[in-house]
Amino acid sequence: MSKKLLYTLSAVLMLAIALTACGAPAENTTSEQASCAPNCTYKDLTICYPQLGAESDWRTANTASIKETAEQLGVEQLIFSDAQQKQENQISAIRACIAQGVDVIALPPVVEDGWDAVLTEAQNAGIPVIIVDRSVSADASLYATHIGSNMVLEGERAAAEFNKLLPDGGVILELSGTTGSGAAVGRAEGLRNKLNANITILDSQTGNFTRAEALPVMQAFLQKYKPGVDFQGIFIHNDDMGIGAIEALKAAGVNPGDLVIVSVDGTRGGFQAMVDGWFQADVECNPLLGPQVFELALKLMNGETVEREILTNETVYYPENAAELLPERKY
Ligand code: GYE
Repeated sequence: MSKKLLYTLSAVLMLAIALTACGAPAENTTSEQASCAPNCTYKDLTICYPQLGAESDWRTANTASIKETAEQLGVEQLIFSDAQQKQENQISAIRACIAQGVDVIALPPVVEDGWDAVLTEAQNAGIPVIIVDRSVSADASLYATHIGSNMVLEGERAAAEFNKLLPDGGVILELSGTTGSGAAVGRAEGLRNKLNANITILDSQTGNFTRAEALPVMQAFLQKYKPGVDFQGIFIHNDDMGIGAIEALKAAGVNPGDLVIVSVDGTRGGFQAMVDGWFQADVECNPLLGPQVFELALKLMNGETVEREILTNETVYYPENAAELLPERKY
């Protein structure tokens, strides 16, 4: 009998037992152990990665990290898909992986809300879920662990830069990430937590984390507000949108270097924008999560306990040494 069939059968059995015992589905079903546990290796691991999209350089680097790590470790199968920033696509990809009986699901959720049903389905099938990168609002009992950046801290770090660069106060705009995403919600919250009282946020609009969508948003801002007069700075939730905004500023004859622009990610594009004098600071967000995701997946497959929340160590980069660091940037 195949390993996957065994899991599926045992999951069905567990559910049947739970139903008979309590008369209702078990609320907190623990993960089924693979038949190779506790000695499973990467060669036994079938993992599902329903990637949320390909919206940014950060995302491209994250995808590459997952694919390269799977290859290097020789995992049995990586089921990768691209949901094009649509939650319903991620949900169908997860359902297909559940039906296939994968060992582990690693999910980078496009938005925070709306995962309860499908996470419950994975749990009932005995498949542990690792939430990767952005967070979910679902109850923590519905997934095994979350690994990613502290998005609130990133927003707080950006606020500290504005406080330094606008010591006498001022007005800023915010170009925010995907509405309802853990990354945008956290960064917006962090900014507001720590911004000095004499710095106000005039307007906040989403550019959906893409360069293409940020450009018209910046153009619309420029129709309404005069740079240097109505606002002195812009907080931009990722480097791709930052580059789109710079294009719009330049096209309107505005020198981006006359404004205080703080971005997030620390991609090569962000470093180049610092070298060029457009960004005054870039808050790091690390996409190279592959090695840690696979290590966690194997532990879960072997029935080991893992930490519930694993935060990435990050910093802030500045124009002063951007040129020196740029060649070493991995994404
Ligand atoms: O900052 C942005 C990407 O969720 C941390 O998503 C990620 C964000 C990242 O599109 O570039």
